[in-house]
Amino acid sequence: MNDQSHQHHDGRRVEDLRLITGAGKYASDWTTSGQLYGYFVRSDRAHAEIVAVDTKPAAAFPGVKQIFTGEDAVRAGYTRAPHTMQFIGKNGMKARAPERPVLAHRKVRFVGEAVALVVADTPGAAEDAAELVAIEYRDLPSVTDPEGALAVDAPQLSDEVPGNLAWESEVGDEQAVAAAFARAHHVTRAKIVSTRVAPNPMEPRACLVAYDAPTQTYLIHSPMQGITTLRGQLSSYTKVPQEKLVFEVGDVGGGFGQRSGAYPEYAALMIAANALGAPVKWVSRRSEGLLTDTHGRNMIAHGQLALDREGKFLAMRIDWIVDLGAYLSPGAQGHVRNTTNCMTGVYQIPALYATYRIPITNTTPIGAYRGAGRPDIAYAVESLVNQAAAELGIDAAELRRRNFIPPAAFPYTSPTGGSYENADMPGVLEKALALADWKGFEARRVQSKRVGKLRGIGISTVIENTGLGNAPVDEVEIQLDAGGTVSVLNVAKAQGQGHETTFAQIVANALQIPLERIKIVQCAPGTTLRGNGTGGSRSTVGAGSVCHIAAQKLIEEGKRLAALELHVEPSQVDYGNGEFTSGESDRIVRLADLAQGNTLRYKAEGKFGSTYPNGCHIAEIEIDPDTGKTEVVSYCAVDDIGVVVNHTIVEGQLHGGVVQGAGQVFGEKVIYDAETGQPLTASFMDYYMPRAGLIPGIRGEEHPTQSKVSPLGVKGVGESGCTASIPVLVGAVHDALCRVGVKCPDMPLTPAKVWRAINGATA
Ligand code: MCN
Repeated sequence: MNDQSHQHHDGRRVEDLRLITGAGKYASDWTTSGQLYGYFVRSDRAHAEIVAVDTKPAAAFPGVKQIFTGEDAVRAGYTRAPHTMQFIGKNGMKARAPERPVLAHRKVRFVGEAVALVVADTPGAAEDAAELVAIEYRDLPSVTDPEGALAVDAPQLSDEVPGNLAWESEVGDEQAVAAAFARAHHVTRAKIVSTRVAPNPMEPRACLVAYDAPTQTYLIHSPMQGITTLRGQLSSYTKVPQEKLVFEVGDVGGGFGQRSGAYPEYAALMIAANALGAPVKWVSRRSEGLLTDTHGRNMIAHGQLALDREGKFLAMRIDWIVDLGAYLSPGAQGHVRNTTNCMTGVYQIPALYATYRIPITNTTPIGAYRGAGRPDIAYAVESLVNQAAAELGIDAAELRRRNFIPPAAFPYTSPTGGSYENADMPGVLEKALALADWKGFEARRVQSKRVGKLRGIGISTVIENTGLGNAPVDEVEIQLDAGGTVSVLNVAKAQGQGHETTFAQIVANALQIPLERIKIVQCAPGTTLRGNGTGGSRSTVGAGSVCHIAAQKLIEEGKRLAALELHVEPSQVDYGNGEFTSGESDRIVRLADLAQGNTLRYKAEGKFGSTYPNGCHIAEIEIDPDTGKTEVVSYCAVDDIGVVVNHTIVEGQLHGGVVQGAGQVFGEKVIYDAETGQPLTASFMDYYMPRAGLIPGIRGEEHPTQSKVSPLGVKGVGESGCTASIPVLVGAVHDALCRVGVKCPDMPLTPAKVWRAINGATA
């Protein structure tokens, strides 16, 4: 096996000293001379006509430079928000979306939408003056519930979106599924709701825009996950050519999908910087972020699973409602692509039929959020499988054994056209069962019962697609300078994933030189390299693999140059540990020798398909029936992510993902008031954030099957944790409650909800 960790790197992240000593440079750390400050006036209504915006009193406030409104946005032509829903739906249907001027014009569609931008000398002046902007609204009926939005009597939100239906499609074979259901021994039915959550990266959004009139170029500092998507979308929103949009970004404090695309605020700041001839800076408050950073999930699945007498799966049917909020956000497409790709999970399910409906609602737009559809489909399928096991009285692990795609069937094409590369699910399962002592559960349950606790066990076996991206290729430029430093340029941007370490390890490994000699350069200002951003757990498979290819290229080109020095043929040159040698010569040419006089630069590229990381997680929980509080008492994870570059980072990714999933399971949920459309969870007073201690001691093991898609043999890992943890934790609570005849409520499983479920049932 191609062991990427053979350099004996101790796993420590090279970026951490900078980040934990306060030397990181985040978006709001950028300042420039003469900069002005922006403050957005935001809608306090869910749905209303804008009758008038009076900016005069605010404009007279000391320090105010100018106030921009929807009129300015329309004048600039910044009205068509880019979205990625390019799929063709039912009967050739294309996605429909309302116009979205970068500052609302004539109408507001969710609480928090930017209506005006006040620009002043100081942040305080901008904020104080914003209070004086008087907006006259005419309220309209709103709808925030996605099922409600599709009801016949729902208020109609946009002429461009009849019936509030933005998109509709179907996949699979409806007739084959109907036939299978007709002869089924048992049908399991469930409504599975993956709740709406707010990602809340540690770094709030911020943006500083400077306009250079002579070159008509905008210099932009904002958080990002990579340059190509953000630049492309902002260009499409504003019609400013991509080469006139230059991003300079230092560190990014978390992204989770939410930082990948263009937000209207960035374009509004471009209008202001251009008009005022001065840089304009805006820093989002946390409460603004909760209202306007894209939310995640909110997918409702009505699922049915048909089984035969032996517990073999015959067919599955899912009716999806996918809420994407008031507009179609740039990250929307993933919710359909990723759920379709892995719709049958790790199981052989011969027939499948699914429908999708995407409504618009008066809510914050929803975008990609760690997993972007993968956790939602895994939650739906795993919930059906666990419920079927309980209904039929079959052990949940045994039901899985009967239905796994056998290792010999790979590469496996799923009924929805997903092409799974390889996996050893039986191996993963048995390893996890042993690690978690599955068989010993009953004894532990009895033990818990003795001290008055309800104990439950949950299991999930999941697979997801990682790697494939929208960019035509992933490109990496490798540079070698006279000092022997190797710089590696790419267009993905880490937001915490540690690429400065892992990409450097990949190159150091290939070149057999110390890690300290490698410098990873992410998204250099003005870069024209092509490639995907960091998302979809694709960076290692994509850019990481190309780092390896680029290093190989440097060796090959180096051999050609060294041959001249050594007076031999390139084929007679050997390379190892940073040195070129030849059996025909006593001389040694070091890497640095090649770059005397001239930095060497080579470009490499690659295009890779999807890889399919998979795993089995098993969790045990204890519920205190007196308080309803759930404690996770055991969490085991066995994952196949192919070859591992950095075990420490991978473990961290897994822990982060698992706890992020646990946040959704036990507390996180964005709630809107049904009557008024007001968000009720718009600050950390009301919105639950998970803490590391939520799941103490995750025990993990690796079970790699090497990927052939990537030359490194790697599969992605960034999202695996939350894909597996949501079904396993809900499953464990479900199990504990079901044993005492209590129906498990929907997420989030807060103490109050669980207590009510228990006491309601026993009352
Ligand atoms: N890795 C490895 N060996 C492998 C696979 C990955 O050592 N076989 C390492 C990688 O080299 C990288 C890290 O693990 O340092 C994650 O790699 P990968 O799975 O390729 O995912 P990406 O780098 O593309 O990161 C994206 C992924 C996603 S989609 C979300 S959302 C997410 C996540 O990563 N957001 C995060 N992890 C996050 N971690 C932090 N700290 N902050 C976020 O916002």
